[in-house]
Amino acid sequence: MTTERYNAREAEPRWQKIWDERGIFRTRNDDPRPKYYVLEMFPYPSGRIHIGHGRNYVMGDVVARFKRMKGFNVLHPMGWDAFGLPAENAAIERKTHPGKWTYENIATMRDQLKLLGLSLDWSREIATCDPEYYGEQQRIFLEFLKGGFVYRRESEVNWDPVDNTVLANEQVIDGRGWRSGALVERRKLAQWFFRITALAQELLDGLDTLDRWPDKVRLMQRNWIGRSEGLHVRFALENAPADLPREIKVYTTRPDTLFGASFLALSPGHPLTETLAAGNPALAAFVEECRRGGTSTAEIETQEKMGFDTGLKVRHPLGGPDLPVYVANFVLMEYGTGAIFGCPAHDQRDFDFASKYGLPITPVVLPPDADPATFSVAGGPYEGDGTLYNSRFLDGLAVPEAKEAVAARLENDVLGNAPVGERAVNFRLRDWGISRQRYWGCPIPIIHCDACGPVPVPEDQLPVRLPDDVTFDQPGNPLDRHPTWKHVDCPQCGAPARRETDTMDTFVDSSWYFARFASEPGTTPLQKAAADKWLPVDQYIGGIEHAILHLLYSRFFIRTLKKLGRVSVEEPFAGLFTQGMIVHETYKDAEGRWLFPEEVERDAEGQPVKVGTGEPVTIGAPEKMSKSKKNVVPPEIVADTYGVDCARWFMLADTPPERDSEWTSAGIEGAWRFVQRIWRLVGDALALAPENVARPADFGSESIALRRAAHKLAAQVEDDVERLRFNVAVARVHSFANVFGDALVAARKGGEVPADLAFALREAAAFLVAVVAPMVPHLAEECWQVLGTAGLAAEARWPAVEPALLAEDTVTLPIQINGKRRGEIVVPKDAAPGEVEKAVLALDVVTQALDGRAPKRIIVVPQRIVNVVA
Ligand code: ANZ
Ligand code: ZN
Repeated sequence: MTTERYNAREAEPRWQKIWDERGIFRTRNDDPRPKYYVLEMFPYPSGRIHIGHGRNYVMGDVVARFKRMKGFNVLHPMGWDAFGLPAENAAIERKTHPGKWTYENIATMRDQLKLLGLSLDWSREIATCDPEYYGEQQRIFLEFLKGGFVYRRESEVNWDPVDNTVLANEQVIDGRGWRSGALVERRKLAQWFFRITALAQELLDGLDTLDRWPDKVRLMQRNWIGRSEGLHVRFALENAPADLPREIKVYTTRPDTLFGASFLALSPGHPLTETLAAGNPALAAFVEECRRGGTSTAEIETQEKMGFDTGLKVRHPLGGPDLPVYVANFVLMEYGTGAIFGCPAHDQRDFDFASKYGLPITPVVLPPDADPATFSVAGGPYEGDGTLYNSRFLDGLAVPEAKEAVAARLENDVLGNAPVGERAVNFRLRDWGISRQRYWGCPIPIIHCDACGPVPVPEDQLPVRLPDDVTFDQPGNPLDRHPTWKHVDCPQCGAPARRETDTMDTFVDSSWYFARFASEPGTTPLQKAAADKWLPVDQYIGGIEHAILHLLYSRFFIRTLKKLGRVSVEEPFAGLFTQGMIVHETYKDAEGRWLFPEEVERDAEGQPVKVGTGEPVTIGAPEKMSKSKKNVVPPEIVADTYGVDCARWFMLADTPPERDSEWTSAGIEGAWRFVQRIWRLVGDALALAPENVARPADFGSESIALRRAAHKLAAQVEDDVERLRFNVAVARVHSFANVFGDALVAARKGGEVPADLAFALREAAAFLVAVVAPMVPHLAEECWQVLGTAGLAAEARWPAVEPALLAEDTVTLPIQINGKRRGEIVVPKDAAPGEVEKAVLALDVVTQALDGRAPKRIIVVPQRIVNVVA
């Protein structure tokens, strides 16, 4: 009794057009239903998307469609993180304009996303390179400045001495400029910073409120913020000339190891280093050498340890021997006090340093169970816990006790007129440098005047637009060499002045876009009422690669906007989900060149060969889909061959959503077969029960079994989708399909289909369609139509589950109305009489018999019978 095959290729565009024409995914802010905001991290318009990009959008779409069915006013928008370096690189390579390249990519990718059938409100689409968007960002920048959250200071950048240009970290490859190949240097430049460190403790504490974030991400943020408790210790300089300071202050988290100290080290950027270098050419040359190499932390941490002995000595604060003072390249100026004491026996960096420069290595912490007579750190430092030894008054104390003992002692010792030691809290988190010496970004709205200094661009002159007429034929920032753009008069004194030519880090663009989506199209960005209505985002979905910076910056932005009275919420994302990637095997031809999957086929022996030539092909292990390895599948091919519903189903099935999932032809074919199966099940049900039947009073055991399975399916899938366990939901649909299929076979064998079974079959079909509608929305519409249900599946409500059908232990109670048996009801065995009464009164047979009147009496005999006296 099979119907025709479901033709996805024909049906999918048809339904997309209908959704679009009816505007059913447009969201209105005045809609009174409860709000639900689901958002996937917006894409960078890099060119084309492949199916690997689609997984998080599909997951978000399932949530959006499901929440609509549950009666929420859903906001599910899309936009483009459109500024950034790749557009400038493309401009250089292709002799085009970054804006043109970006908007062309947006057009392509928008069509590709539409192909996936996503229920997005495209009327709220934004691109961060739109002057309306970045103009508001400039306004926010100036408000941050006024509020004290922005400041300017000198900071180091990567400098390419051949191209005479600043390089981004990703343009420094093995310490060299990506284009010139020159050894990169560090240069100081005045730059703008967001004062994120002012919120360090708040951002840390806020993590405790984010109970719908993965623990892993919260931990990564916690480590990044890096709160540590330690001690500032002031060391007196012994033999310092009169023009030098009397002391050096260090920050340590291990004051317990003070008796193992063998040197002090200053950062090359420490003020004392600078003073010393001014009179010491050898030291000045050493400092210069330390500046070589990129500015990224990874680069600094992997550099070989280098030191310079200043000849100075400090007194040990607890009476140990005097210590030499070095300048060392691994001491960062931006952390603690820019100076440390080194304990080589218990710290790897200090160990490397001491080994290189022949400094003493004295262990002072004995590991549990170690023998002090034989314990040695010759092979490397011991960084764990233990008991103090070789440490005078600390001997025998455990590490935490020794820390406390040293802190207590040094707090009471005095040097000059201040205590030697002072407890201190430090954060790893650094202020956020946002200046980029690039064209394709949001201009920093500042004018530099020789007389007035940096002056904010007046409000009525915003946005500061990027000039279009720029060239990329020379290295460096096109804004800087533009003939006219930067020459303006000072807004304060009218004298000739210069625009800031730096643009903002693109992480700024993505730190508030989710708040922009809240306002309706055609309104000014970032409206308080709109942001307050929609924020926080209820479910945010994106890659784990953004677990730290993007999420932390967004959290900082929203907290700061709140302090400035722009929004009322504190945290931007109430729920966070980080999805796994889609991987695919890779292919190489005989010469080792990568091949696209569609360039590979199987020969007669089943061996992989190149299409057309028959050359042998080597198959490599599955890897993250990426353009460079060509192991990508374009959504168009999937849509044309199987339909996007199959792709959606496949992306949700099999693998837990947080894990990587492998795209295979076997997998997508399996999805195709199942999509067809759903279509057939619905068709078969219709053939057996062609007419819509009223809910009968009595159900036979087959009908009850089927109804229980259908209601259970709806309840369980609801729970699964709420928890984003899409693969589990898919598995439940599969097992329900088996139950349903068996019921259909039995019904067909049974001859004439009784009314109760007809009802149950149609109900099962409708439940099945509704339950899969968020996942395979096009198929659902087609089924909805053949079932003759009014409206669109996309606007349908989630099936109303009868709790009685879910109960594992149920009884069927006959219902008598005025003494005559009129039907029956399935209720939990232990249902309270009140519940049973309520359920009975809701039955059609009963309401019809009562005809709007209240019943005179209802007598519930638990587990036996219900009597209604009308
Ligand atoms: C002595 C010591 C002995 C240290 C020992 C560690 C182990 P966290 O926990 O990340 O806060 N340090 C302090 N300032 C530094 C700087 N500007 N650049 C590089 N290193 C710096 O790290 C604190 C520890 O890092 C401090 O404790 C200090 O070394 C070092 F067995 O002091 B310790
Ligand atoms: Zn001025």
